[in-house]
Amino acid sequence: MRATSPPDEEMAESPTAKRKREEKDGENGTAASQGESAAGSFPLAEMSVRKVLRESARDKTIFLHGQVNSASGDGTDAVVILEKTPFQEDSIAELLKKHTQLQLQMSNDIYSTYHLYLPPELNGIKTTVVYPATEKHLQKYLRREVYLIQETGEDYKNITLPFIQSQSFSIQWVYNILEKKAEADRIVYENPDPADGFVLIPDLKWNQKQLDDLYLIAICHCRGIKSLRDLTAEHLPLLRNISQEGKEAIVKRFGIAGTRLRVYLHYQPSYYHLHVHFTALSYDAPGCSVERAHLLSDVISNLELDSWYYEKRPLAFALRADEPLLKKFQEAGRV
Ligand code: M7G
Repeated sequence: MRATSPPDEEMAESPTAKRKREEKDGENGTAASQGESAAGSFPLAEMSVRKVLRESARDKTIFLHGQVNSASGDGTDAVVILEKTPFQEDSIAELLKKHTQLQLQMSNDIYSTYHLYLPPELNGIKTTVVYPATEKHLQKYLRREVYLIQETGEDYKNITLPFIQSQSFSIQWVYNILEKKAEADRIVYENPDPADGFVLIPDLKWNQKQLDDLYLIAICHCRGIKSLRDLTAEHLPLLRNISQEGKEAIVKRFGIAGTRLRVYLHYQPSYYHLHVHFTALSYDAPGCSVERAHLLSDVISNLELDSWYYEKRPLAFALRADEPLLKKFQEAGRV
């Protein structure tokens, strides 16, 4: 068992210290991480918006289907997600001091509202880019009606498994992480055991600038465990390692104890290589609803009781109206 680089002193780096270091790195022209340098090369200004796939006033996010013209004039599809990030407590004083304008909107007795304008470095928007994006990416982010499915063990074997096997949603990004070909500098912890080991890394959805929306994923080294359905008592050592060592690494690096984390698996996942989500308990993360999230502690307890629990039991999940898997369930007369 080992913690990967960065070394321990750097492991204990707070988000504030990290932000300051990254700002400094930026000034010196050093890329803060592979992910950020790659996104930096995306030609955002040249992208035309084809469609708003989804937007949420509550989450302050917008999902765009964009197109970037190539030299030959063909448009290449992209998904761009813009998200206003939570406030960082430690930068509030700076924000109040450095604001460029406070414009009065209305005033009534002791009540007033304003528009506060900030300098660019305090007004960043988290931007996630999928480029080039496939049709499946575009569909994934498009808002549609959803239906709840009750999948029995038999349904899994007869409908879902053949469907998953016929699909080719690439998990190359997972192998890139495991083989240190991408995001190697972002790894928070690794247990390198090929059977019971995993890599713990910040999720694509988390910019690491504040802890309120902390989000990491543990990706197991072992290949071929597609999802919760494949888990048996044989995988208990792996699952216990992820639970225990994942929490230890998070408290060491970010100071958040295991009792303040929601640790769970998705069923269905988007990517069929076993991974576990670690999010801040107070954060209402996308996909943590009861019809999708299965607490890792429950999964471990269920497998301790019965090795074949997840092979046998019906599992509920939601499918969007346009999803081909819903069509397969409809054709089989199961919806
Ligand atoms: P999932 O349960 O398969 O599906 O989780 P979901 O995306 O519908 O939640 C996969 C998780 O991996 C998600 O939380 C993604 O945000 C995250 N993720 C996806 N990609 C492509 C990457 C990536 O390239 N790097 C990292 N670090 N995380 C990713």
